[in-house]
Amino acid sequence: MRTPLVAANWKMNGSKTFAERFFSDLNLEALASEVVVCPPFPYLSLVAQGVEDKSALSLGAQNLSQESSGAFTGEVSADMLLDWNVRYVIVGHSERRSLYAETSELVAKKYVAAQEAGLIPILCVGESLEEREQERTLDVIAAQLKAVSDIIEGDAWKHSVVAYEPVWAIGTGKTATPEEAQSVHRFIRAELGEAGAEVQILYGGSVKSANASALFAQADIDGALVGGASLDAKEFAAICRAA
Ligand code: G2H
Repeated sequence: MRTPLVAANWKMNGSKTFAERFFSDLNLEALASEVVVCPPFPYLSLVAQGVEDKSALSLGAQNLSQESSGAFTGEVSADMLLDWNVRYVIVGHSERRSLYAETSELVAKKYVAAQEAGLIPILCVGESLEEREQERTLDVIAAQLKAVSDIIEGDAWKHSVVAYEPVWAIGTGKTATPEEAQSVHRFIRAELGEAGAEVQILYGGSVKSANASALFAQADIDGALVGGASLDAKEFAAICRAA
């Protein structure tokens, strides 16, 4: 039995005031799902405070370095995230892949760096609109997963979360239908082999309270990675309640 998980990805949004207000507005009473909040780095400490106050919440980061320390200006290591009681870290978000040229090989190294330090990576995979139209969705996702499989050992997949985020559905208001998403989630679970039954596979891409229940009703959709809608505490709580 997999626990439903809903993660907020604030991306490069928010402020000190926003973070404080978010937690005073967030009502997660009687929640069955696990909730993660991933703010920008400067607000980790503020959100850590909010997380301490709410037992169902965990702290997440949006990125990390594949390196452990040294002359890497602007980078943040896994151990630094642990210092802030971060538990989860997003790796391979499509915005990192497309805007910051992160290759699947680099993403795999970040995944390993996170796991070796004791963080739980949330590995994002997904196809572009062009790739979907060329019917290459499953090939693209298989290759993104294989880059990680190639360098991990043993049961490493079991200690991670995978997020399926079709690039064409991110921040566009378009969502994959629950059936479209389910068929890719089922494929991902099969690709994970023995670990597949245990790994939480989240859906991401314009998730909101209005479409969350239908997505979560699918057998292989275990929760969501929520961007835009996670900036409104009431809307985000409604999504968490649907999981
Ligand atoms: C996908 C998602 C969160 P949004 O990027 O990772 O964002 O919900 O705004 O589409």
